Amino acid sequence: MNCFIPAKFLTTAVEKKQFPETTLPEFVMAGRSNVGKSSLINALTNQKSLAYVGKRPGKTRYINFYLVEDRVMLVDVPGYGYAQRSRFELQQYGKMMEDYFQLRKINAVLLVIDCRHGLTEDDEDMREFIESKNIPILIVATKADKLTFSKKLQVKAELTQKYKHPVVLFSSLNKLGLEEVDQWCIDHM
Ligand SMILES: Nc1nc2c(ncn2[C@@H]2O[C@H](COP(=O)(O)OP(=O)(O)OP(=O)(O)O)[C@@H](O)[C@H]2O)c(=O)[nH]1
Ligand SMILES: [Mg+2]
Repeated sequence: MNCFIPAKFLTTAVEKKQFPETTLPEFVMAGRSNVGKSSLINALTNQKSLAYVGKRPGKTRYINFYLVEDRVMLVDVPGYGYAQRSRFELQQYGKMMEDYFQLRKINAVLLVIDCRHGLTEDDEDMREFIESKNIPILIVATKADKLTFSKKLQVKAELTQKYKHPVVLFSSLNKLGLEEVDQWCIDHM
């Protein structure tokens, strides 16, 4: 069962007037730049290059909306913590994200983190921000293909103990955790 198939690109927004006029539930990927948010979207939709994946950080610059069968939306937002942005871009980014979280019907946030690093300071800020809006969070600890089996267990145990949110160890390379993420999203439709 995969709740994000079939998906297609709907639109890109830089500011709120470009947000699509839909009221469908939205699932958002949030996380640091280069952590693997766009790759997660491609895995969830079973498409190779629906969302743009880049070797270097800062690839997703605007908010991209992907529509699944007129019933749900997957939303890819730019990663935070990317230093190579101008002051203007950072201001624009902040405003765009604030508007996004204020105006949209967000069912849940998939907080994507690098399984090797845990939650960074930026991730903690984002987590607190999402919690303050009472939006359910799934912590997706990605790039799990880079960990040994025992290390994966350890990371999962540590994160689960530290946070009240569920945690999935994920890899967009070998699709570890894909069904678990999908099922959690189904449960939060
Ligand atoms: N080994 C491994 N590499 C991954 C995984 N997911 C993503 N990557 C790689 O990490 C890099 C960044 O992936 P993206 O999906 O573009 O990351 P992003 O979070 O969308 O990045 P921004 O758009 O810059 O915020 C790419 O080189 C991916 O191939 C994974 O599960 N395992
Ligand atoms: Mg991206």
